[in-house]
Amino acid sequence: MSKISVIGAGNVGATAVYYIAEKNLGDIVMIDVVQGLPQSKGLDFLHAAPLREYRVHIYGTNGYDEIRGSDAVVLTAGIARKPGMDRMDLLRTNAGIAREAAKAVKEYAPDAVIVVVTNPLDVIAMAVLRETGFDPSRVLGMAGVLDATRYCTFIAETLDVWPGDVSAMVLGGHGDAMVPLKRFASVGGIPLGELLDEKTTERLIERTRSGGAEIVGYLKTGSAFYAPAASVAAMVEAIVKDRKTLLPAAAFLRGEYGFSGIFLGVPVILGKGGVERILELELTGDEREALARSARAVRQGIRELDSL
Ligand code: TXD
Repeated sequence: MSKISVIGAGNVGATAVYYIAEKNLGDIVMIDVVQGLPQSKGLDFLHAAPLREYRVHIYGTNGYDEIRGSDAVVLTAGIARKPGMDRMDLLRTNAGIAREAAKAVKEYAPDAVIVVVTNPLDVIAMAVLRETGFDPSRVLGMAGVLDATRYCTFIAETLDVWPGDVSAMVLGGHGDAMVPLKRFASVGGIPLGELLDEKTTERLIERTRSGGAEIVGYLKTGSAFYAPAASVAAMVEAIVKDRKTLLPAAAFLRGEYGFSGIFLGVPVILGKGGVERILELELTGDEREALARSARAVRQGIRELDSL
């Protein structure tokens, strides 16, 4: 049985535990600083097991030592983005939390693959990579799966087709810096360009780009968590089942797409070893330019991280 630890038992963390349990992916440990919170949620999940037919153990604790021997660790601990707050505003607090968590992973789960969710994603992933000293293949960030699933949802709604038949690839940073690849969205293998006109596609891309902000606008005091948690569960499944799934993730680049030393959303093959391969696609001039903009934003974040 695999072991999965989820650090941060808030909205994304707890919902991820829910999806991971429902898929019977492995025993789960939830960690949070708030006394009693992970314990209560862990027990509550466990009570639902007979009805929801999972046979995994779920345990909530405040102690990092419980992550011992984890195969996958999901980092969601941090503060969420508030309306009007830029992702970079979160950096100071969340980098501190991420370093503390990374130190614990290094000590107790030195073979784990770490999926970083905490924002600002690409920069927090860098802080985690530095703190753990892990091979970069074992540290990655969740953002592209979320952007892609939002894009697929909007496409499915517009065309009135089964959402699972839609597939899409996005590159770059999260949200504003997302680079959707129009050429690589398809429905049942048919390229999107055959099914939707350019103007409609642009509209869906725009809605995807601001998908997170749209939800923050409604929620006011927090950010999206169901689709982010589902994205986390998909990544955890790829890792613990060694599925070799092709999906977009923030991976550490060493020359791919012309960038080095930063995390950026790219297509990867995800398996037991983490990022087992990065796929390099031939990009158009516009796509390359958009990716470069995204990379500049990440570099700026890393400069801020360095200045903390
Ligand atoms: O696409 C993406 N990557 C994202 C990222 C999509 C959605 C949310 N995104 C980010 O994830 C968001 O901006 C936040 O940085 C994290 C977590 O979002 P969530 O909505 O789950 O926030 P919550 O509900 O506030 O939960 C955070 C929990 C909360 O229970 C805190 O008590 C806990 O983190 N926390 C800690 N746990 C362990 N250790 C420490 N130090 C700690 N500090 C806070």
